[in-house]
Amino acid sequence: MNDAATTTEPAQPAQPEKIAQLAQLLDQARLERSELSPLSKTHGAFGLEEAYRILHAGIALRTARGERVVGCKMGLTSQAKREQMNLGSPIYGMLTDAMRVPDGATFSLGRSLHAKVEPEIAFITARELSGPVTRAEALAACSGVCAALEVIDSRFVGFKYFSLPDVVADDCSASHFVLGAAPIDPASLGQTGLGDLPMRLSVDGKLVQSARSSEISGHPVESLVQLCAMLSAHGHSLPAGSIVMAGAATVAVQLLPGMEILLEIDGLGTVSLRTQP
Ligand code: OOG
Ligand code: MG
Repeated sequence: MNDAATTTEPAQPAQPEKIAQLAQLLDQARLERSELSPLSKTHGAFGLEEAYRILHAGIALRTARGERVVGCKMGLTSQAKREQMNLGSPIYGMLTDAMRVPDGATFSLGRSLHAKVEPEIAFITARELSGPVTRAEALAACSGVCAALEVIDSRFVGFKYFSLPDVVADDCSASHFVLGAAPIDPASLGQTGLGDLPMRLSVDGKLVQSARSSEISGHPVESLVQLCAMLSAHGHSLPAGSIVMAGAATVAVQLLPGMEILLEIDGLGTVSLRTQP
């Protein structure tokens, strides 16, 4: 782009109609359980900035139907996930109350397209976090931390998308999440803290994935730091009482009917989910 052009031409068009249209398309696909081709293929490439606006427009459609935002999820915070999805950098999505599933519940795959489960750690904040924060500030603002499972699903055909903006627009594949029953105070975790805890994901009693919590951006609290930086760049803050999923420590595992999923994190406890047979 040449400088003369940038001074005389208006800034890049905001395209509010396109944002609303793509948010509607994704929302409808979610409600109807239908698959879409990646939006960047069918509607032209768009950037991350637009993708986050589509995401927030989609969340506004959900809150207009009575859902309540309860927090955020970070995605692609581990190398394993970035390689699995062939995408390069951490992203965030939003969580609503309708996505929460109780610990140990039976989950029906009937409303999913191609759901997968991920071993995660979740934070619960006690104070608002606004603007960029340090790890210490982020941790000090948390009242609880627990083992968590995320069920991800994609509105895109075959759980494949073309670009990072595609997946961000689709609320970073958010579908459902489960928090361990007894969050603990992060201050009680001692010197090593959350930084190097062994995490084991098993299906039907067999270990399928294991990792240390350091796989999540070097330290899970780094996810919270990155989230606050991204939220503030988009003009948002993280309210007190938010749930924040730090992102998967390992690749995601495909969910099939009749599975018993258990995540154990040394020092943080367990969380489980069954899929309906
Ligand atoms: C994107 C969401 C990734 C995580 O924990 O890394 C995610 C995807 O895999 O479709 O939730
Ligand atoms: Mg996840």
